[in-house]
Amino acid sequence: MLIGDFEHWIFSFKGVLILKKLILIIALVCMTFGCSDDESKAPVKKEALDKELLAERVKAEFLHAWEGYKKYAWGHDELKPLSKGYRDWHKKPLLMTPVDAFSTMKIMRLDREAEEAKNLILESLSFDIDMDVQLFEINIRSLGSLLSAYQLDGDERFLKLAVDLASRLLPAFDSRTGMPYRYVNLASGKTKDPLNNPAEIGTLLLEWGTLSKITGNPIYYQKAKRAVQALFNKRSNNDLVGTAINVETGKWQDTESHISARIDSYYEYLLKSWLMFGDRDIKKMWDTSIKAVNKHLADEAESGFWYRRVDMNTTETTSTYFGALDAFFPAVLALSGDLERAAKLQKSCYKMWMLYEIEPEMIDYSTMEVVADYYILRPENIESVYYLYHFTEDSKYLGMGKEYFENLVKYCRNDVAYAHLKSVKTKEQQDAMESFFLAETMKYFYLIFAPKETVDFDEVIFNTEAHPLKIWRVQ
Ligand code: DMJ
Repeated sequence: MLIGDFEHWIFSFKGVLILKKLILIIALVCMTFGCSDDESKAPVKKEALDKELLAERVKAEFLHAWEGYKKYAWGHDELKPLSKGYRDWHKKPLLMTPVDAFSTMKIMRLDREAEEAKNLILESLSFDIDMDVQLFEINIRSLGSLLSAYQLDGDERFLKLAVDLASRLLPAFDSRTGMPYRYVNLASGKTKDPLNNPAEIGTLLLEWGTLSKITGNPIYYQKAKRAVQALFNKRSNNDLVGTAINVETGKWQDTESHISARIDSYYEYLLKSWLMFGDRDIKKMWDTSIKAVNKHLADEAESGFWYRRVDMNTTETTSTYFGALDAFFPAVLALSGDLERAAKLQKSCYKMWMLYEIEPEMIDYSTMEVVADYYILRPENIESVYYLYHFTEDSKYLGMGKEYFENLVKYCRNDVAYAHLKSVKTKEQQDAMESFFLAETMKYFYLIFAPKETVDFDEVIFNTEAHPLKIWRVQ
C-alpha cells in the first residue's frame, strides 16, 4: 500500500473503525496480561482507552443482570439471584426492576433491552390495585422513572401512567400539617402511618414539580412544596432537623440529626429542586440547611473528615456512625460547588469501602469498626465518585471507580446476576437484587467511564433513584 493510499485508508470511516478495534484489542491484552508501558508518555490516550473498555464492561455486566431478571423473574418486581426465583413487593407486581432499569438502558443505548422493558411496562403496569404503598419508594422509583421515561422516549403512555399514579398518591398529603403520611392505598386513598421522616417528606419535589411543569397543573408542586415548607418550619434553633416527626401533630419523635437514612435525600432535594426549578424559597432552605450541617455535623476526626450525628436541639454528639447511605453526600457537596469538602469526604468514603474491599452498611468512624456488615448493592459511594470525576476530571476518581467495579464483580456476581452480601467480612452472598442496582449502581459506574457529554448537567438532574429529569429554565 502506498503512503498516500494508506493515509486515505486511515482516515476513511472503515479504516478508523478497524484501527479503533485493533487498539481496543491491544489494550484489552495489556489490561489482562499487564504491559510495561510508560504511562507518562501518553496518559491521556491510555485513560481514554481504559474508560472505553470499562464502559463496555459495565454495560456487559448490566446485561448479565438483566438477562437473569428476564430468565427467572420476568413480570415481577425483583430477581432472587441465588434461588433463581423472584420477589414481589405487594400482592401484585409493580415491575420495579424493569421500571427502574429503563433509564439506564436509554443512557447505555441498549435499544433492544429498552424496547423489551417498555413493552412489558406499557402492557402490564397498572396502579388500579387495592394495596398500600410507601409514598417515598413509589415516588422515587415508579413516578420518577415514568417521568424520566416520558422525557427520554416521548411515548405519551408513560406520562399517562405517571399522572394516574400521582392522582392515586395525592391523598397522602391530606394531613393537618400538609406533610404526607408514609403509606397510601392506591385504590381507596386511605392513608396510614403518621410517623414520618424528613427524607420521605422532602424527597418529592423533583418528581411532583416535573409533573406540574409537564401537565401545566400546579397542584403537584404545590403539595410537595407545602410539605417541605412545613417540615423546614419545624427545624430547631440550630437549623437542624431530626429523624422522625408526626405529620398530624408536627411534633418531633426522634431528635437525632444526621445526613443518613431517613434524612439524607431531604438535603439532596433541597439543592436539586433549587437547581431544577429556580425556586428562591427552596434556595433559602438549602442555604440555611447546608450551613447548619457543615457547622454542627462536619467532623475533622483522626480517621478523616466525616459527618457525625447530633441532637438537633443541643448539637451534642449522639454517635459517630457513618454508612453506605451517607456516602451520597460528596455528590451533593460537589453539585453545590463545594469541591473541597466533597473531596475530603470522598477520601473517607473510600476508606470505608476499602476496609473489606466492598462497602459495609455502617461503620463507627471513631474506631473504624464495622457496626453493620451487609452490602445490598448500594450506589451512593459510586455516585459520589461519578460527581467528583465529572467536576474535577482528576484521574484518581477514575481509579477509584475502577477499583470499586472490580470489587463488585469479584464479590457480588454469580452465574445468574448480582447478589447482596450478607457480610462484607465473609463475602457470603444473599438471595436478593434490589431494583436500584440497575437504576443507580450500574448507571453511575457506566457514567464514570462513559464520555463526559453522555449526561449534560446543564440539562438534566438525577432524582435520588438516578432517573434523569429535565431542568426547567428559570423564566
Ligand atoms: C435508593 O432507593 C435511593 O438512592 C434512596 O435515596 C436511598 N436508598 C436507595 C439506594 O441505597
